[in-house]
Amino acid sequence: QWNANVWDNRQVMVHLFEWKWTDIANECENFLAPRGYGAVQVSPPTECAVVHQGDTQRPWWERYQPVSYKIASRSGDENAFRDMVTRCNNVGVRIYVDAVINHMTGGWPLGTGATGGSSFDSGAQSYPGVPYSAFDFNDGNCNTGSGAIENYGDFYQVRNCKLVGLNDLDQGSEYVRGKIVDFMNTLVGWGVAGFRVDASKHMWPGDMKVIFDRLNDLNTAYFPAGSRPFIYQEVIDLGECPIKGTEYTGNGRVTEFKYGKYLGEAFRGSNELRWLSNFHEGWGMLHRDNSVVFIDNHDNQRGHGAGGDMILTFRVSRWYKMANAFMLAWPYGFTRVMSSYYWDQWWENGQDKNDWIGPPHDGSFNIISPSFNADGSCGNGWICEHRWRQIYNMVEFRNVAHGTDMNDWWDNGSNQIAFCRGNKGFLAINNDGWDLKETLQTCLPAGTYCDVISGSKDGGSCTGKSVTVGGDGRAYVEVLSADYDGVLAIHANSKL
Ligand code: ARE
Ligand code: CA
Repeated sequence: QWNANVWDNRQVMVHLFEWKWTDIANECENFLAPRGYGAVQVSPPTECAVVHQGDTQRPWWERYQPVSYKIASRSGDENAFRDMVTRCNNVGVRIYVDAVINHMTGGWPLGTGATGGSSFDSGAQSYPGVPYSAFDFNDGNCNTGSGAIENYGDFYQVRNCKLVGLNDLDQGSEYVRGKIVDFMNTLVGWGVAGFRVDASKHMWPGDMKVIFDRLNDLNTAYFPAGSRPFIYQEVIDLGECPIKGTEYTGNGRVTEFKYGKYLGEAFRGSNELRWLSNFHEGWGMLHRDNSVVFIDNHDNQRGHGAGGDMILTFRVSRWYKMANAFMLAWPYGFTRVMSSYYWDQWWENGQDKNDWIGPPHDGSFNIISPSFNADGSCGNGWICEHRWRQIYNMVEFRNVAHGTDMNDWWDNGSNQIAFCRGNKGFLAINNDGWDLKETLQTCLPAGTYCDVISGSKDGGSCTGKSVTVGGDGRAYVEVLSADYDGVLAIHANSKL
Protein backbone atom coordinates (compact mmCIF):
# COMPACT_ATOMS: atom_id res chain seq x y z
CA GLN A 1 0.00 0.00 0.00
CA TRP A 2 3.13 2.17 0.02
CA ASN A 3 4.41 0.81 -3.29
CA ALA A 4 3.19 2.79 -6.31
CA ASN A 5 3.09 -0.35 -8.53
CA VAL A 6 4.90 1.48 -11.30
CA TRP A 7 7.66 0.17 -13.52
CA ASP A 8 11.08 0.70 -11.96
CA ASN A 9 12.08 3.11 -14.72
CA ARG A 10 8.82 5.13 -14.49
CA GLN A 11 8.74 6.97 -11.21
CA VAL A 12 6.32 9.88 -11.69
CA MET A 13 2.55 10.20 -11.73
CA VAL A 14 0.59 12.96 -13.44
CA HIS A 15 -2.79 14.22 -12.29
CA LEU A 16 -4.84 14.68 -15.47
CA PHE A 17 -7.42 16.84 -13.72
CA GLU A 18 -10.90 16.59 -15.32
CA TRP A 19 -9.67 14.73 -18.40
CA LYS A 20 -12.03 12.37 -20.20
CA TRP A 21 -11.26 8.65 -20.07
CA THR A 22 -10.85 8.34 -23.84
CA ASP A 23 -8.40 11.25 -23.86
CA ILE A 24 -6.40 9.67 -21.03
CA ALA A 25 -6.25 6.35 -22.89
CA ASN A 26 -4.86 8.15 -25.94
CA GLU A 27 -2.45 10.14 -23.80
CA CYS A 28 -1.08 6.95 -22.20
CA GLU A 29 -0.28 5.53 -25.62
CA ASN A 30 0.83 8.68 -27.43
CA PHE A 31 2.70 10.59 -24.78
CA LEU A 32 2.88 9.24 -21.22
CA ALA A 33 4.41 5.85 -21.97
CA PRO A 34 6.96 7.16 -24.50
CA ARG A 35 7.97 9.93 -22.07
CA GLY A 36 8.35 7.62 -19.10
CA TYR A 37 5.41 8.68 -16.94
CA GLY A 38 4.49 5.85 -14.58
CA ALA A 39 0.90 6.58 -13.60
CA VAL A 40 -2.11 8.86 -13.89
CA GLN A 41 -4.31 10.15 -11.10
CA VAL A 42 -7.78 10.52 -12.57
CA SER A 43 -10.63 12.70 -11.31
CA PRO A 44 -13.38 10.97 -9.29
CA PRO A 45 -15.11 8.53 -11.68
CA THR A 46 -18.27 7.96 -9.69
CA GLU A 47 -21.75 9.25 -10.36
CA CYS A 48 -22.14 12.68 -8.76
CA ALA A 49 -24.60 15.52 -8.38
CA VAL A 50 -25.09 17.74 -11.41
CA VAL A 51 -24.44 21.27 -10.16
CA HIS A 52 -25.17 24.31 -12.27
CA GLN A 53 -23.60 27.66 -11.56
CA GLY A 54 -24.94 30.39 -13.78
CA ASP A 55 -26.24 29.30 -17.19
CA THR A 56 -22.98 28.29 -18.70
CA GLN A 57 -20.95 26.51 -16.07
CA ARG A 58 -20.71 23.40 -13.96
CA PRO A 59 -18.13 23.60 -11.19
CA TRP A 60 -15.27 21.09 -11.14
CA TRP A 61 -16.13 20.34 -7.53
CA GLU A 62 -19.43 18.59 -8.32
CA ARG A 63 -17.33 15.46 -8.75
CA TYR A 64 -16.53 15.51 -5.03
CA GLN A 65 -20.22 14.93 -4.27
CA PRO A 66 -20.96 11.28 -5.04
CA VAL A 67 -24.50 10.01 -5.54
CA SER A 68 -23.56 6.35 -6.11
CA TYR A 69 -20.53 4.20 -6.95
CA LYS A 70 -21.66 3.75 -10.53
CA ILE A 71 -18.96 4.86 -13.00
CA ALA A 72 -20.62 7.82 -14.70
CA SER A 73 -19.31 11.36 -14.84
CA ARG A 74 -18.40 14.01 -17.36
CA SER A 75 -15.18 12.04 -17.95
CA GLY A 76 -17.14 9.09 -19.30
CA ASP A 77 -19.02 5.90 -18.55
CA GLU A 78 -17.92 2.50 -17.30
CA ASN A 79 -16.97 1.18 -20.73
CA ALA A 80 -14.75 4.14 -21.45
CA PHE A 81 -13.21 3.88 -17.98
CA ARG A 82 -12.39 0.18 -18.32
CA ASP A 83 -11.01 0.68 -21.80
CA MET A 84 -8.72 3.39 -20.43
CA VAL A 85 -7.45 1.18 -17.60
CA THR A 86 -6.72 -1.63 -20.06
CA ARG A 87 -5.02 0.52 -22.67
CA CYS A 88 -2.91 2.39 -20.12
CA ASN A 89 -1.84 -0.83 -18.37
CA ASN A 90 -0.98 -2.33 -21.76
CA VAL A 91 1.64 0.38 -22.24
CA GLY A 92 2.80 0.22 -18.62
CA VAL A 93 1.01 3.33 -17.29
CA ARG A 94 -0.93 2.84 -14.04
CA ILE A 95 -4.28 4.36 -13.09
CA TYR A 96 -4.94 5.71 -9.58
CA VAL A 97 -8.54 6.59 -8.76
CA ASP A 98 -9.53 9.55 -6.63
CA ALA A 99 -11.88 7.77 -4.19
CA VAL A 100 -14.44 9.95 -2.44
CA ILE A 101 -15.55 7.75 0.46
CA ASN A 102 -15.85 10.18 3.37
CA HIS A 103 -19.15 11.61 2.28
CA MET A 104 -21.89 11.81 -0.32
CA THR A 105 -23.49 15.04 -1.58
CA GLY A 106 -24.04 18.40 0.03
CA GLY A 107 -27.54 19.75 0.48
CA TRP A 108 -29.43 19.23 -2.77
CA PRO A 109 -33.17 18.56 -2.84
CA LEU A 110 -34.87 15.50 -4.29
CA GLY A 111 -35.03 15.95 -8.05
CA THR A 112 -31.52 17.32 -8.44
CA GLY A 113 -29.88 15.60 -11.36
CA ALA A 114 -27.07 13.09 -11.11
CA THR A 115 -24.52 12.15 -13.77
CA GLY A 116 -25.70 8.54 -13.95
CA GLY A 117 -29.43 9.12 -13.71
CA SER A 118 -29.85 7.93 -10.12
CA SER A 119 -32.22 9.80 -7.86
CA PHE A 120 -31.12 11.05 -4.45
CA ASP A 121 -32.32 13.25 -1.64
CA SER A 122 -29.63 14.98 0.39
CA GLY A 123 -32.01 16.14 3.10
CA ALA A 124 -33.31 12.62 3.77
CA GLN A 125 -29.79 11.20 3.22
CA SER A 126 -31.24 8.79 0.72
CA TYR A 127 -28.98 7.41 -2.05
CA PRO A 128 -30.83 4.46 -3.62
CA GLY A 129 -28.07 3.99 -6.20
CA VAL A 130 -25.78 2.48 -3.52
CA PRO A 131 -28.12 2.14 -1.54
CA TYR A 132 -27.41 4.30 1.52
CA SER A 133 -30.04 5.67 3.87
CA ALA A 134 -30.00 7.93 6.93
CA PHE A 135 -28.70 5.09 9.16
CA ASP A 136 -25.41 5.08 7.29
CA PHE A 137 -24.41 8.62 8.18
CA ASN A 138 -22.63 10.14 11.14
CA ASP A 139 -25.21 12.65 12.38
CA GLY A 140 -25.69 10.78 15.65
CA ASN A 141 -21.93 10.78 16.20
CA CYS A 142 -21.40 14.47 15.51
CA ASN A 143 -21.21 16.76 18.52
CA THR A 144 -21.60 20.20 16.96
CA GLY A 145 -24.75 22.30 16.96
CA SER A 146 -24.81 22.77 13.21
CA GLY A 147 -23.84 19.20 12.35
CA ALA A 148 -20.91 20.58 10.36
CA ILE A 149 -17.24 20.82 11.28
CA GLU A 150 -16.97 24.06 13.23
CA ASN A 151 -13.54 23.76 14.83
CA TYR A 152 -10.57 22.02 13.21
CA GLY A 153 -8.94 22.00 16.64
CA ASP A 154 -11.37 19.25 17.73
CA PHE A 155 -10.32 16.05 15.98
CA TYR A 156 -13.54 14.32 16.94
CA GLN A 157 -15.75 16.71 14.98
CA VAL A 158 -13.29 16.79 12.08
CA ARG A 159 -13.97 13.05 11.66
CA ASN A 160 -17.63 12.80 12.59
CA CYS A 161 -19.22 16.01 11.37
CA LYS A 162 -19.94 17.33 7.89
CA LEU A 163 -17.09 18.74 5.82
CA VAL A 164 -18.49 21.88 4.11
CA GLY A 165 -22.01 20.51 4.52
CA LEU A 166 -21.36 17.14 2.83
CA ASN A 167 -23.37 14.21 4.23
CA ASP A 168 -20.82 12.33 6.31
CA LEU A 169 -20.68 8.55 5.98
CA ASP A 170 -20.09 6.41 9.07
CA GLN A 171 -17.09 4.22 8.19
CA GLY A 172 -17.55 2.55 11.57
CA SER A 173 -20.64 0.85 10.19
CA GLU A 174 -20.18 -2.64 8.84
CA TYR A 175 -22.66 -1.97 6.07
CA VAL A 176 -20.88 1.20 4.90
CA ARG A 177 -17.51 -0.54 5.00
CA GLY A 178 -18.90 -3.30 2.81
CA LYS A 179 -20.17 -0.86 0.18
CA ILE A 180 -16.88 1.02 0.05
CA VAL A 181 -14.86 -2.20 -0.16
CA ASP A 182 -17.05 -3.51 -2.99
CA PHE A 183 -16.62 -0.26 -4.91
CA MET A 184 -12.85 -0.24 -4.54
CA ASN A 185 -12.49 -3.96 -5.26
CA THR A 186 -14.50 -3.60 -8.45
CA LEU A 187 -11.94 -1.06 -9.66
CA VAL A 188 -9.03 -3.23 -8.54
CA GLY A 189 -10.53 -6.10 -10.52
CA TRP A 190 -10.50 -3.96 -13.66
CA GLY A 191 -6.78 -3.27 -13.24
CA VAL A 192 -6.69 -0.04 -11.24
CA ALA A 193 -3.35 0.19 -9.38
CA GLY A 194 -4.19 2.45 -6.47
CA PHE A 195 -6.24 5.17 -4.86
CA ARG A 196 -5.96 8.76 -3.75
CA VAL A 197 -8.25 8.70 -0.75
CA ASP A 198 -10.06 12.03 -0.62
CA ALA A 199 -10.63 13.81 2.71
CA SER A 200 -8.77 11.15 4.70
CA LYS A 201 -8.30 13.58 7.57
CA HIS A 202 -12.05 13.34 8.03
CA MET A 203 -12.08 9.58 8.58
CA TRP A 204 -10.70 7.54 11.49
CA PRO A 205 -7.42 5.81 10.55
CA GLY A 206 -8.62 2.61 12.24
CA ASP A 207 -11.80 2.46 10.15
CA MET A 208 -9.76 3.05 7.02
CA LYS A 209 -7.42 0.23 7.95
CA VAL A 210 -10.34 -2.20 8.17
CA ILE A 211 -11.46 -1.13 4.69
CA PHE A 212 -8.00 -1.27 3.08
CA ASP A 213 -7.22 -4.65 4.66
CA ARG A 214 -10.19 -6.06 2.76
CA LEU A 215 -9.01 -4.86 -0.62
CA ASN A 216 -8.00 -7.56 -3.08
CA ASP A 217 -4.52 -7.89 -4.49
CA LEU A 218 -4.04 -6.26 -7.88
CA ASN A 219 -5.13 -7.92 -11.11
CA THR A 220 -2.45 -10.47 -12.07
CA ALA A 221 -3.00 -9.76 -15.77
CA TYR A 222 -0.87 -6.66 -15.20
CA PHE A 223 0.82 -6.97 -11.79
CA PRO A 224 2.90 -9.57 -9.92
CA ALA A 225 0.86 -11.84 -7.67
CA GLY A 226 0.43 -10.42 -4.18
CA SER A 227 0.71 -6.74 -5.22
CA ARG A 228 -1.28 -4.46 -2.92
CA PRO A 229 -3.23 -1.42 -4.13
CA PHE A 230 -1.22 1.77 -3.76
CA ILE A 231 -2.91 3.96 -1.14
CA TYR A 232 -2.19 7.66 -0.71
CA GLN A 233 -4.37 9.51 1.71
CA GLU A 234 -5.23 13.18 1.37
CA VAL A 235 -4.40 14.65 4.77
CA ILE A 236 -3.57 18.35 4.93
CA ASP A 237 -1.15 18.67 7.83
CA LEU A 238 0.67 21.97 7.88
CA GLY A 239 1.17 21.62 11.61
CA GLU A 240 -1.82 23.74 12.64
CA CYS A 241 -4.37 20.98 13.24
CA PRO A 242 -4.21 18.33 15.99
CA ILE A 243 -4.58 15.64 13.31
CA LYS A 244 -1.17 14.54 12.04
CA GLY A 245 -0.25 12.89 8.76
CA THR A 246 1.69 10.28 10.74
CA GLU A 247 -1.60 8.91 12.13
CA TYR A 248 -2.24 7.58 8.62
CA THR A 249 1.16 6.26 7.50
CA GLY A 250 0.27 2.80 8.85
CA ASN A 251 -2.34 2.57 6.06
CA GLY A 252 -0.25 3.73 3.13
CA ARG A 253 1.31 6.96 1.95
CA VAL A 254 0.09 10.45 2.80
CA THR A 255 0.07 13.66 0.78
CA GLU A 256 2.82 15.94 2.16
CA PHE A 257 1.42 19.45 1.74
CA LYS A 258 4.35 21.08 3.53
CA TYR A 259 6.56 20.15 0.57
CA GLY A 260 4.91 22.40 -2.03
CA LYS A 261 4.36 25.17 0.48
CA TYR A 262 8.02 25.23 1.53
CA LEU A 263 9.23 25.13 -2.08
CA GLY A 264 6.82 27.93 -2.95
CA GLU A 265 8.23 30.01 -0.13
CA ALA A 266 11.79 29.28 -1.22
CA PHE A 267 11.34 30.12 -4.91
CA ARG A 268 9.24 33.18 -4.15
CA GLY A 269 12.16 34.45 -2.10
CA SER A 270 10.96 34.06 1.49
CA ASN A 271 13.66 31.50 2.14
CA GLU A 272 17.04 31.06 0.44
CA LEU A 273 17.50 28.03 -1.77
CA ARG A 274 20.73 27.11 0.01
CA TRP A 275 18.67 25.85 2.95
CA LEU A 276 17.19 23.12 0.74
CA SER A 277 20.35 21.02 1.16
CA ASN A 278 18.57 18.97 3.84
CA PHE A 279 15.01 19.27 2.50
CA HIS A 280 13.80 16.04 4.10
CA GLU A 281 12.34 14.65 7.29
CA GLY A 282 14.36 17.24 9.23
CA TRP A 283 11.97 19.92 7.98
CA GLY A 284 9.16 18.23 9.88
CA MET A 285 7.93 16.39 6.80
CA LEU A 286 6.85 12.74 6.67
CA HIS A 287 9.35 9.99 6.06
CA ARG A 288 10.23 10.03 2.36
CA ASP A 289 8.90 6.49 1.86
CA ASN A 290 5.53 7.50 3.29
CA SER A 291 4.91 10.64 1.29
CA VAL A 292 3.46 11.78 -2.00
CA VAL A 293 4.76 15.20 -3.05
CA PHE A 294 3.75 17.87 -5.56
CA ILE A 295 4.22 21.57 -6.20
CA ASP A 296 0.48 22.31 -6.40
CA ASN A 297 -2.75 20.32 -6.58
CA HIS A 298 -6.23 20.94 -7.98
CA ASP A 299 -7.28 22.67 -4.74
CA ASN A 300 -4.40 24.90 -3.80
CA GLN A 301 -3.72 26.03 -7.38
CA ARG A 302 -7.04 27.89 -7.04
CA GLY A 303 -6.85 28.90 -3.38
CA HIS A 304 -8.81 25.93 -1.95
CA GLY A 305 -7.03 23.61 0.44
CA ALA A 306 -3.62 24.38 1.79
CA GLY A 307 -0.65 26.67 1.37
CA GLY A 308 -2.28 29.98 0.46
CA ASP A 309 -0.61 32.41 -1.89
CA MET A 310 2.81 30.79 -1.50
CA ILE A 311 1.80 27.93 -3.82
CA LEU A 312 3.41 28.00 -7.27
CA THR A 313 1.29 27.23 -10.33
CA PHE A 314 1.45 27.40 -14.13
CA ARG A 315 0.66 31.11 -13.82
CA VAL A 316 4.17 31.81 -12.52
CA SER A 317 5.71 29.50 -15.04
CA ARG A 318 9.40 30.31 -14.63
CA TRP A 319 9.38 29.59 -10.90
CA TYR A 320 6.99 26.71 -11.45
CA LYS A 321 9.39 24.97 -13.82
CA MET A 322 12.27 25.58 -11.40
CA ALA A 323 10.35 24.10 -8.47
CA ASN A 324 9.22 21.09 -10.53
CA ALA A 325 12.79 20.53 -11.67
CA PHE A 326 13.96 20.58 -8.07
CA MET A 327 11.22 18.17 -7.00
CA LEU A 328 11.88 15.74 -9.85
CA ALA A 329 15.62 15.77 -9.18
CA TRP A 330 15.35 15.48 -5.42
CA PRO A 331 15.28 12.04 -3.76
CA TYR A 332 12.25 12.46 -1.51
CA GLY A 333 8.74 11.01 -1.79
CA PHE A 334 6.72 9.73 -4.74
CA THR A 335 6.23 12.67 -7.09
CA ARG A 336 3.07 13.96 -8.76
CA VAL A 337 3.01 16.42 -11.66
CA MET A 338 -0.12 18.58 -11.93
CA SER A 339 -1.85 19.02 -15.30
CA SER A 340 -4.44 21.79 -15.39
CA TYR A 341 -6.94 23.62 -17.53
CA TYR A 342 -7.07 27.40 -17.81
CA TRP A 343 -9.68 29.68 -16.27
CA ASP A 344 -9.87 33.46 -15.91
CA GLN A 345 -9.32 34.56 -12.34
CA TRP A 346 -11.50 37.20 -10.72
CA TRP A 347 -9.81 38.55 -7.65
CA GLU A 348 -11.83 40.19 -4.92
CA ASN A 349 -10.53 40.70 -1.39
CA GLY A 350 -7.71 38.25 -1.92
CA GLN A 351 -10.00 35.51 -3.21
CA ASP A 352 -10.51 34.24 -6.73
CA LYS A 353 -14.27 34.33 -7.22
CA ASN A 354 -13.84 32.07 -10.25
CA ASP A 355 -12.16 29.28 -8.29
CA TRP A 356 -15.07 26.94 -9.06
CA ILE A 357 -15.02 27.15 -12.86
CA GLY A 358 -15.09 23.75 -14.51
CA PRO A 359 -13.08 22.33 -17.41
CA PRO A 360 -13.41 23.45 -21.06
CA HIS A 361 -16.81 22.28 -22.32
CA ASP A 362 -19.28 22.72 -25.12
CA GLY A 363 -22.78 24.19 -24.94
CA SER A 364 -24.14 20.93 -23.51
CA PHE A 365 -21.52 20.82 -20.75
CA ASN A 366 -19.59 18.01 -22.42
CA ILE A 367 -15.89 18.29 -21.67
CA ILE A 368 -13.87 19.28 -24.74
CA SER A 369 -10.78 17.21 -25.52
CA PRO A 370 -7.38 18.88 -25.56
CA SER A 371 -5.96 19.69 -28.96
CA PHE A 372 -2.25 19.30 -29.62
CA ASN A 373 -0.01 21.88 -31.26
CA ALA A 374 2.93 21.09 -33.52
CA ASP A 375 5.36 21.49 -30.61
CA GLY A 376 3.40 19.00 -28.49
CA SER A 377 1.78 21.59 -26.24
CA CYS A 378 -1.98 21.62 -25.69
CA GLY A 379 -4.80 23.85 -26.87
CA ASN A 380 -8.56 24.13 -26.30
CA GLY A 381 -8.01 25.58 -22.84
CA TRP A 382 -5.79 22.82 -21.47
CA ILE A 383 -2.47 23.84 -19.92
CA CYS A 384 -0.88 20.37 -19.96
CA GLU A 385 2.07 21.20 -17.73
CA HIS A 386 3.09 17.55 -18.15
CA ARG A 387 3.80 18.29 -21.81
CA TRP A 388 6.14 21.19 -21.09
CA ARG A 389 9.65 20.14 -22.19
CA GLN A 390 11.24 21.37 -18.96
CA ILE A 391 8.89 19.11 -17.00
CA TYR A 392 8.78 15.92 -19.09
CA ASN A 393 12.54 15.99 -19.55
CA MET A 394 12.88 16.11 -15.76
CA VAL A 395 10.59 13.07 -15.53
CA GLU A 396 13.25 11.22 -17.52
CA PHE A 397 15.91 12.63 -15.15
CA ARG A 398 14.02 11.19 -12.16
CA ASN A 399 13.70 7.81 -13.85
CA VAL A 400 17.40 7.74 -14.74
CA ALA A 401 18.50 8.80 -11.25
CA HIS A 402 16.11 6.45 -9.45
CA GLY A 403 17.89 4.44 -6.76
CA THR A 404 20.67 6.97 -6.16
CA ASP A 405 20.97 9.45 -3.32
CA MET A 406 21.87 13.16 -3.36
CA ASN A 407 25.55 14.05 -3.13
CA ASP A 408 28.00 16.87 -3.83
CA TRP A 409 25.68 19.69 -2.80
CA TRP A 410 26.96 23.13 -3.75
CA ASP A 411 25.52 26.57 -3.10
CA ASN A 412 26.70 30.15 -3.34
CA GLY A 413 25.39 31.06 0.11
CA SER A 414 22.24 32.42 -1.45
CA ASN A 415 19.90 31.20 -4.21
CA GLN A 416 22.25 29.35 -6.53
CA ILE A 417 22.40 25.63 -5.84
CA ALA A 418 23.64 22.45 -7.52
CA PHE A 419 23.81 18.78 -6.66
CA CYS A 420 24.45 15.32 -8.09
CA ARG A 421 22.42 12.12 -8.02
CA GLY A 422 25.10 9.44 -7.78
CA ASN A 423 26.86 9.33 -11.13
CA LYS A 424 23.52 9.57 -12.96
CA GLY A 425 22.43 13.17 -12.93
CA PHE A 426 23.37 16.75 -12.11
CA LEU A 427 21.11 19.76 -11.54
CA ALA A 428 21.90 23.47 -11.10
CA ILE A 429 19.39 26.21 -10.25
CA ASN A 430 19.86 29.98 -10.25
CA ASN A 431 17.17 32.01 -8.50
CA ASP A 432 19.45 34.97 -7.76
CA GLY A 433 19.32 38.16 -9.76
CA TRP A 434 22.82 37.61 -11.10
CA ASP A 435 24.54 34.99 -13.27
CA LEU A 436 25.69 31.57 -12.16
CA LYS A 437 29.05 30.89 -13.85
CA GLU A 438 30.94 28.20 -12.00
CA THR A 439 33.05 25.10 -12.44
CA LEU A 440 31.17 22.48 -10.42
CA GLN A 441 31.36 18.78 -9.59
CA THR A 442 28.78 16.98 -11.74
CA CYS A 443 29.73 13.41 -10.72
CA LEU A 444 29.11 12.25 -14.31
CA PRO A 445 31.59 10.33 -16.48
CA ALA A 446 33.67 12.48 -18.83
CA GLY A 447 31.88 13.58 -21.99
CA THR A 448 29.57 16.14 -23.50
CA TYR A 449 26.01 16.32 -22.19
CA CYS A 450 22.86 18.03 -23.37
CA ASP A 451 21.06 20.30 -20.91
CA VAL A 452 17.50 18.96 -20.95
CA ILE A 453 16.00 22.24 -19.73
CA SER A 454 17.14 24.63 -22.49
CA GLY A 455 16.64 21.90 -25.09
CA SER A 456 16.59 18.18 -25.69
CA LYS A 457 18.96 15.57 -27.02
CA ASP A 458 17.97 15.01 -30.62
CA GLY A 459 19.83 12.10 -32.17
CA GLY A 460 23.49 12.91 -31.61
CA SER A 461 23.01 16.63 -31.14
CA CYS A 462 21.53 18.98 -28.58
CA THR A 463 18.94 21.68 -29.21
CA GLY A 464 19.98 23.54 -26.03
CA LYS A 465 23.14 24.22 -24.03
CA SER A 466 25.90 21.62 -24.02
CA VAL A 467 28.04 20.89 -20.96
CA THR A 468 31.51 19.33 -21.15
CA VAL A 469 32.42 17.16 -18.18
CA GLY A 470 36.13 16.49 -17.61
CA GLY A 471 37.84 13.35 -16.36
CA ASP A 472 37.50 14.60 -12.79
CA GLY A 473 33.72 14.93 -13.17
CA ARG A 474 33.86 18.71 -13.09
CA ALA A 475 32.29 21.01 -15.66
CA TYR A 476 31.92 24.70 -16.34
CA VAL A 477 28.23 25.55 -15.94
CA GLU A 478 26.27 28.67 -16.77
CA VAL A 479 22.74 29.61 -15.75
CA LEU A 480 22.38 33.30 -16.56
CA SER A 481 19.82 35.43 -14.81
CA ALA A 482 18.54 36.43 -18.28
CA ASP A 483 18.14 32.81 -19.42
CA TYR A 484 14.62 31.72 -20.32
CA ASP A 485 14.76 29.09 -17.55
CA GLY A 486 16.66 29.22 -14.28
CA VAL A 487 17.71 25.57 -14.32
CA LEU A 488 20.29 23.36 -15.99
CA ALA A 489 20.04 19.56 -15.90
CA ILE A 490 22.17 16.81 -17.42
CA HIS A 491 21.98 13.07 -16.89
CA ALA A 492 23.28 9.72 -18.09
CA ASN A 493 20.78 9.55 -20.96
CA SER A 494 21.52 13.07 -22.19
CA LYS A 495 25.14 12.25 -23.04
CA LEU A 496 25.89 13.16 -26.63
C1 ARE B 1 -18.72 22.73 -2.42
C2 ARE B 1 -18.93 24.22 -2.16
C3 ARE B 1 -19.31 24.44 -0.71
C4 ARE B 1 -20.56 23.64 -0.37
C5 ARE B 1 -20.27 22.17 -0.65
C6 ARE B 1 -21.47 21.27 -0.41
O1 ARE B 1 -17.73 24.91 -2.47
O2 ARE B 1 -19.58 25.83 -0.53
O3 ARE B 1 -20.85 23.78 1.00
O4 ARE B 1 -19.88 22.01 -2.03
O5 ARE B 1 -22.44 21.48 -1.37
C7 ARE B 1 -14.14 20.26 -3.18
C8 ARE B 1 -14.16 21.79 -3.10
C9 ARE B 1 -15.24 22.28 -2.16
C10 ARE B 1 -16.58 21.69 -2.55
C11 ARE B 1 -16.43 20.19 -2.41
C12 ARE B 1 -17.71 19.41 -2.69
O6 ARE B 1 -12.88 22.22 -2.66
O7 ARE B 1 -15.31 23.71 -2.28
O8 ARE B 1 -17.58 22.20 -1.70
O9 ARE B 1 -15.45 19.74 -3.37
O10 ARE B 1 -18.16 19.66 -3.97
C13 ARE B 1 -10.18 20.64 3.81
C14 ARE B 1 -10.21 19.12 3.81
C15 ARE B 1 -9.65 18.52 2.55
C16 ARE B 1 -10.30 19.14 1.30
C17 ARE B 1 -10.05 20.64 1.39
C18 ARE B 1 -10.62 21.38 0.17
O11 ARE B 1 -9.47 18.64 4.95
O12 ARE B 1 -9.91 17.12 2.57
O13 ARE B 1 -10.68 21.16 2.58
N1 ARE B 1 -9.80 18.55 0.05
C19 ARE B 1 -10.54 17.45 -0.64
C20 ARE B 1 -10.53 17.63 -2.15
C21 ARE B 1 -11.42 18.80 -2.53
C22 ARE B 1 -12.85 18.49 -2.17
C23 ARE B 1 -13.00 17.72 -0.92
C24 ARE B 1 -11.92 17.26 -0.19
C25 ARE B 1 -14.35 17.26 -0.56
O14 ARE B 1 -9.23 17.75 -2.61
O15 ARE B 1 -11.32 19.11 -3.89
O16 ARE B 1 -13.59 19.73 -1.99
O17 ARE B 1 -14.56 16.06 -1.29
C26 ARE B 1 -6.86 23.82 6.47
C27 ARE B 1 -7.21 22.45 7.05
C28 ARE B 1 -7.56 21.48 5.94
C29 ARE B 1 -8.64 22.04 5.05
C30 ARE B 1 -8.17 23.39 4.49
C31 ARE B 1 -9.22 24.05 3.62
O18 ARE B 1 -5.63 23.74 5.78
O19 ARE B 1 -6.12 21.94 7.80
O20 ARE B 1 -7.99 20.25 6.50
O21 ARE B 1 -8.86 21.12 3.97
O22 ARE B 1 -7.87 24.27 5.57
O23 ARE B 1 -10.37 24.26 4.35
CA1 CA C 1 -16.15 11.92 8.20
